[in-house]
Amino acid sequence: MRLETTMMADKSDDDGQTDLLTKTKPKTKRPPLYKVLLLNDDFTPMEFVVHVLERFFGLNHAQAFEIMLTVHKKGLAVVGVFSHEIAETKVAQVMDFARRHQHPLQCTMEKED
Ligand code: TYC
Repeated sequence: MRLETTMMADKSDDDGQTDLLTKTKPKTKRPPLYKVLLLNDDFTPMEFVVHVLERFFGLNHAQAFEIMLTVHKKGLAVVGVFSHEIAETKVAQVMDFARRHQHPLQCTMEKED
């Protein structure tokens, strides 16, 4: 074992120089997450919304019904949190499915703080 190793307790590096306080934080930033929101309207049938939540968000019937009711009563709800790409895909799937069935259901995404 090299002598320097036993000297590390004095905060000296093996170059014999005391470290300057210029160390940068290792950049391990996680990618931002996005909330997918479902909005209320007066026309989309409740059953259709429940079906959308089961089909595109993997919720069981009870969970889907509960979130649908929250949207109905409060005006909107977060239905899931995803990476940007997955959130975009969910929004597109919901919007496309709603339009194909001629319902005005709105689904959007928003960056999480
Ligand atoms: N408000 C609708 C109704 O009374 C139901 C509804 C719920 C619509 C949730 C949209 O995101 C929604 N038929």
